[in-house]
Amino acid sequence: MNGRQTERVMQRLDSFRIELPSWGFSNTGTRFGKYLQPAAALTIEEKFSDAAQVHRLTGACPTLALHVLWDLPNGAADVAQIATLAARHGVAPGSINPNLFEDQRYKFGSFGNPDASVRQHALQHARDSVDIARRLTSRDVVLWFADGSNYPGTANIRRRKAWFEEHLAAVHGDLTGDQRMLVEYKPFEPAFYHTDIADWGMALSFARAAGPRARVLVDTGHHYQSQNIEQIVAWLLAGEMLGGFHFNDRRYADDDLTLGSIDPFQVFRIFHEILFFEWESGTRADIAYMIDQSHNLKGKIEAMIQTVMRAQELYAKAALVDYDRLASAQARCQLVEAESVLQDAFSSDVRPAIAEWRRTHGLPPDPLAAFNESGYLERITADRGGRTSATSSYA
Ligand code: RM4
Ligand code: MN
Ligand code: MN
Repeated sequence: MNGRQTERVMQRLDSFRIELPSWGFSNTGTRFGKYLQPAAALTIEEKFSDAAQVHRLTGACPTLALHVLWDLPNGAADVAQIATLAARHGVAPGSINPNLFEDQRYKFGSFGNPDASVRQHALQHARDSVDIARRLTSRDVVLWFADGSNYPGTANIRRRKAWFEEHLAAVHGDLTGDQRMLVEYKPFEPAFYHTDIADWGMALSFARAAGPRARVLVDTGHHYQSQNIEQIVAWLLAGEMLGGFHFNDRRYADDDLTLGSIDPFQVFRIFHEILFFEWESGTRADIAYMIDQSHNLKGKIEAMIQTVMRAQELYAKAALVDYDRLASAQARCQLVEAESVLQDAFSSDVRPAIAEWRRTHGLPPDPLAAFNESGYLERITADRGGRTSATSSYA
């Protein structure tokens, strides 16, 4: 890489931020059970503390996504404590995630439930979440629904769609200032026949109907095998409807594996579509990059640091695409040349440029090694080991 390319990578990294999920630091599992980790965070204070470690070493994670049920069990009454913790640990509250799937009453859905009183309860929780976000000056409220059905004929799909439209618009009506509502989709699981917001088209349709502050959230694990996610990204960018990402990798379904561990080229292609859009439009895409991963076997903090490093590396590679050459090759239908422009960028070793970026920002050249040497893990293992969680998160 030449000096100009190094400069380009460093500039891009300056503005690349990625949000950590609070639930990624606590004990989670699979539907078969949980293997508990002695260092897992049990309290919201511990989640902030762990997130602060990741931010201290990577310099890229100034915000922490919160799940209302798990992190603010008393709702707005917990806001003051969250604000104190955020200030103490130097990590701000990030996206606010209502929880519309764990309560027993949501067995047959939340916004799509045939029982009006359950829909009302879900709506109130979503509105309370907007209020919490406002009090914490969090911009994004992320809505993910487990709603769906398991068997053909058991749910009125059109009626549920209408209820979703009505309730999403009601939540949207509460947004103030620069707040946004991000609508997440997922093709299956926990429901196995139909999901009420199954794909990006449905999320887009709901977001458009809800109002101007609604956008689509792309969780990379929430697609069918071999789906062209970067095309979805390009379409959403073109329509100014891409709100953010939940990053993770997958081998089979919503596996929540470490970003780029299975298919780093796909992550690169997603970043490329975004940066190519920015180059072509001369604008900056307003995208919330967030991690949605729960590690059951890997150490949680270690896995988060690994994820952030991988995201920075793939973003840096995408920043190296020669857009003038690419645009020209595309216009002339020079297929091999156009393809090579992408492949050259993907094959570049950006690690020295990233190390240089870290050096100039007073960060350790190898955040993972620095974490292992810091003694933090040993300390929290000793402090937290032996305790069990009072509250449980999903799975
Ligand atoms: C879901 C979805 C949501 C996340 C929960 C914990 O599969 O990805 O975004 O909040 O998991
Ligand atoms: Mn997600
Ligand atoms: Mn998911």
